[in-house]
Amino acid sequence: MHPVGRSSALPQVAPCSQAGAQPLFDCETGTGCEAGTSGGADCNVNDVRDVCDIICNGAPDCNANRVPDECDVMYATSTDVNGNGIPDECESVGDLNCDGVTDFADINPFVLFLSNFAAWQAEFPGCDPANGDINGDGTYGQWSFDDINPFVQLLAGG
Ligand SMILES: [Ca+2]
Ligand SMILES: [Ca+2]
Ligand SMILES: [Ca+2]
Ligand SMILES: [Ca+2]
Repeated sequence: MHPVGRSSALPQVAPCSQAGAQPLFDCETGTGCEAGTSGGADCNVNDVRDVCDIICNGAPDCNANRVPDECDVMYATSTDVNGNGIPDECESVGDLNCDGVTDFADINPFVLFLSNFAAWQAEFPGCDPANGDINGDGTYGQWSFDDINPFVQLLAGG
């Protein structure tokens, strides 16, 4: 065995994509924004690094995860049950008690919303009924059963 020392040390190879690492770029010149620069991800394959899509080109990133929202939807890291291209966590879709979140506490209000719309309105005055248009087809409320499955999907995946 030869002694362990500097001579036997392997060169350090930087991982091509390191969590948290955001190499520098320049929005004005585009320097550092090319896809593949320092391993920067380009999830929408437009040859521009995602971080530049967002910071330089104004690509929506409503959930502030540094991933363009179109990729959140495309790769299903976010649900988009109403199919409008906006991650559902950024919207009030499914928030039928208007407490700001969509969760299991919305189940009973949703059932009321479907079965007795007037009673739902009376119980949650000012709550936007469009929140209950879960599938984004423009109809909601009384007997709009097409919203049930996407509501379940929303609770399961969101
Ligand atoms: Ca891109
Ligand atoms: Ca995002
Ligand atoms: Ca959506
Ligand atoms: Ca809610």
